[in-house]
Parts: sequence; C-alpha cells; structure tokens
Amino acid sequence: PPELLTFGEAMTMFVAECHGELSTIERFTRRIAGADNNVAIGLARLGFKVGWLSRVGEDVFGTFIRRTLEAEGVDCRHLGVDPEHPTGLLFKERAQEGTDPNVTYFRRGSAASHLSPDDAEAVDIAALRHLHATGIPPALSESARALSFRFFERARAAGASISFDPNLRPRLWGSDKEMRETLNRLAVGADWVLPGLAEGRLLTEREHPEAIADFYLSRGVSAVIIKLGPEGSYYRGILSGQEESFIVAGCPVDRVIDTVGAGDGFAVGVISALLDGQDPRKALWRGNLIGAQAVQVIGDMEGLPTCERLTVLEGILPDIS
Ligand code: KDG
Repeated sequence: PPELLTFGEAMTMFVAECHGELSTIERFTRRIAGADNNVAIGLARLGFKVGWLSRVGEDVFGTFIRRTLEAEGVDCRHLGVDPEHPTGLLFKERAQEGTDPNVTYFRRGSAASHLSPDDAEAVDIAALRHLHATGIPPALSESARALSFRFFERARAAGASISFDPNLRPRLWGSDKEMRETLNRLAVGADWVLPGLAEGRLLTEREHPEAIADFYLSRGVSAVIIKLGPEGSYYRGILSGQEESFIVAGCPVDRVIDTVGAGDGFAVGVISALLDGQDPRKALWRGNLIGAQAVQVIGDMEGLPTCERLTVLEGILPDIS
C-alpha cells in the first residue's frame, strides 16, 4: 500500500487556446485539473509511493484521468468508478500575464462529490506515513466533507503526519462563514497548514502572517507555512525543536503564464522536503522553487519536476534560503 495518500476530485480540464471570454473560444487544449491529484503527481515524480483516492464517472473523461494518473506512477487502487454520476469538467480561460484566469466548472453532482466516509474505511493505512488534504472535498458535498474528517481521524490514529492546504473555492460553499468554520475545524487537526496569504486572512480574520500562524499554532498545529506569491513564503512553527519564524524569498521566474497550480507545486516541494528530513528553511525554498515551475506552463502539472530535473534546478538556481 502507498506511504503517502491524498484524496479529492480530478476534472478533465479544457484550457482556451486564445485569450478572450470562454463563450467566444473555439479551440481548447485538454489537460487534467484537481489540486490533490496535482500534488499526487508531483510527489510521484519525485519518487514517492503515493496513492490517490477518488471517484470518476464511467465515461471517457474518467478513463483519461485514470490513465494520466497511472502513467505518472500514482497508485490508483482507491480510484472508484461511479456508473451513475459523471466525471467533473473544468473550462479555463487563457490567462493574461500575471492574473488568475477565470474558470467554469461542470462538477455539481459529479462522481467525486459522492465520496463518503466509507471510502476512508476501505483504505489500508498500516503503511501510511503522510496524508495530504485540501479544502476542496469538504466543499463538494456533506458526504465528501465527512470523508475528510474521517480521513484525518484515521491518519492520526495510524501515526501519520497530515498536511492541509485550504485551497479556498468560495463559490463551491454556501457561505464564507460555513467555509471558514468547517475548514478551520479541519485545519487544526493537521500538522502542517499551508494557506496563501489571502486565504489565511479570510480563514482567521487576521491580517498579518504572524497573527494568522498564531491562530493555528495555538490550536495545536506544528507549522504554518504561508504562500506570499512572488515574495516567497513565510514559516512559523516548531518543527526544528523550538519555535521560529522566517521568510524565504521567492524564486525568479522568467515569464508567468498561468498561476493556477502554483500552490500545488509549492505543497509538493514542502511535503517532499520535510518527508526527506530537510529542515523547514530548505522545505520552503523547495516549495518556492517548484511553485515557480508551475506558473510557467498553461496546465497545472506539466511544470512539476522529476527527481532529475529537481536536482538540476536546485543546482543552477541560487540557494536563497
Ligand atoms: O490548484 C489547482 C486547482 O485549482 C485546479 O486544478 C482546479 O482543483 C481545482 C478546483 O477545484 O478548482
């Protein structure tokens, strides 16, 4: 069984070939989207034994997703096929340089929104070292929300570490209040919490990175790592034995093509480095580095490096930690 596990919803994504509003676009490039499966792919490329739990529809898009994940070496034994509900779809505008592109979802009632706590029960967690979760499944449905909480309980009981990236998607939630309360309840059950600065502000109703971090640290989290975009990332935590906080500067980027997926690349860098036994400063540096690769491509995951590529990048880029 896999040592690392993540779960959520993958969608087949169509990225506009040209700039402009989606209703005017005739040509699209097909990719795969989904924060959790992006992280699974990134970790698999770095050589980790990672599994991904989800459901897809019994349709061509589900087949595409399974093939893509399997080809990347992600363990799909916990990927179910739902004959009654479809695989979710996402259409994405061609991003204007430096701005987040608009997306349109076709995911309501999707196969993955029918995930339920029973799916967590079916997993053999004896070998589990780490669980990575995002704030998206709890937004999909009551049953997917219950699955998230159940997974945290099981991972905790198995002695695995847990990382949590809020991945706020306000439009999938009934209200910001519900989103905030639910995700904070989940976040405090994690070891490492990885929000973007705007997400941290929305979730904690606090302004500064130190105050956002304190919110979670005082509730039992070991490390809060806040993404600051091109400025890099902020750490506050107790992973090295005593409490410390610092900023690691961002990685230089030639040209920003599409920012979607940067946070997933960041998570891949941080999780892989911490599981490799690196110190938090190095983990943030690697997170910044992989996040910077993800913004230079149109899809979410084609910028994620293999081990070999990471070694090259780590060698040629200045160690700015
Ligand atoms: O983090 C990247 C994701 O935002 C993207 O792939 C789509 O998962 C997605 C979502 O639910 O918005």
